Amino acid sequence: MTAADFLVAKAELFSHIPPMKLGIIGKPQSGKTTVFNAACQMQVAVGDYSQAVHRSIIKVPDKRVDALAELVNPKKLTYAEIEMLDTPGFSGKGKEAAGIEISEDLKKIDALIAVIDSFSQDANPEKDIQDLIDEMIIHDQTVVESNITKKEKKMKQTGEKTMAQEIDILKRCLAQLEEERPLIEMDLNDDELKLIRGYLFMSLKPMLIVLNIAEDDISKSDEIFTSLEKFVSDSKRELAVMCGKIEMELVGLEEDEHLEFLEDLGISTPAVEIVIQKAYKLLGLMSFLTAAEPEVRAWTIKIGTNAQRAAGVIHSDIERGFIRAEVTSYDDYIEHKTPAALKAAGKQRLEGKEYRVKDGDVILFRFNV
Ligand SMILES: Nc1nc2c(ncn2[C@@H]2O[C@H](COP(=O)(O)OP(=O)(O)O)[C@@H](O)[C@H]2O)c(=O)[nH]1
Ligand SMILES: [Mg+2]
Repeated sequence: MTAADFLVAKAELFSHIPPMKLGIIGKPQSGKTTVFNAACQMQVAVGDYSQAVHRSIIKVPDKRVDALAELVNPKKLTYAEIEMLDTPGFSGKGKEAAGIEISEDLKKIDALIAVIDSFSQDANPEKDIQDLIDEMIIHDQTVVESNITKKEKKMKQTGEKTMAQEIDILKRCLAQLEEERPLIEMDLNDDELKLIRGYLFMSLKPMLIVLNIAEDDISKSDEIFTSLEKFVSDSKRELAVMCGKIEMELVGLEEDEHLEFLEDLGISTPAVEIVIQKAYKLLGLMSFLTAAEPEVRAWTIKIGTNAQRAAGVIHSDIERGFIRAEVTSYDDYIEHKTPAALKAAGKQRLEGKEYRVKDGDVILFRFNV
């Protein structure tokens, strides 16, 4: 059976794959909801100090999906998706912040988008970035302290040795936080990370810092970027400059018109694309494609995922019954246009379980259930 046949047979099973979640944070009136609107093509009210949580699913723009659909003429076209959350919950008070309540929704996101006011008269981006980081540190410190106490008590009662390692890591985390440094700057290995994953620490999340600039400063975007680049010296943070207000005003325009307006303003990449590109980079993600008759679709996986695990993103049955992957590169597919021509040109490879999938691979999985 091919994955394509399977998709037709079990179409209803495919809605459970959770999309990557991004959460917007920032101090009040920094333009969080404005940037949310710009990135998600939404029109939620701004400027009202609302504490409401907004959600949206973004379809990841991917020209490869469109181009493959031209060739395959599928019944359905499915882009990868990202969930975006606009949340209040940060006070902007930095170290002075007390008793911060961070919602469960926000704790469960994969990466943070910190929107920083770089547009208002008294904007102080450097301080605001540091304040946000400090606020996360204080929050995590409270969690770490109370859990060390709890775990030590429990270990004494039960004599359970397995907790010792977790307590040890928590103590190292505490030392880091007491030095006012975020957990993401620690060198924790995968096993250690697994042990503390359940705590959903905020300062352990990768972060995209969005400098939300004024309309008049668009021409200075590069300079502004450079001036704050020091915040992204490691790979766990990214920086982007955009004018949320202008981009929000373009919501609702047709794509061509939208891009034309941006170009006139000197903006080469729309907010949504910047956010997605940088989030993929932060999280080490990439896409592979399936292009069979019923559906052309992009799937998101971690860089380095092998073919069998990638099959599991489509469905666990395809992973379990994996036989082989028939792989072509996107460029070859576009050049040769049909599976028969690809085969004739020797551009279709048969790969086994351990093959490391590459960005843009077009894959047909063969499997047995
Ligand atoms: N001039 C300018 N104003 C902005 C920009 N982004 C947001 N604002 C204004 O800042 C105010 C607060 O925006 P909002 O998105 O509601 O902030 P939030 O509280 O962080 O969600 C609104 O009046 C926006 O119009 C921007 O890029 N330029
Ligand atoms: Mg808001």
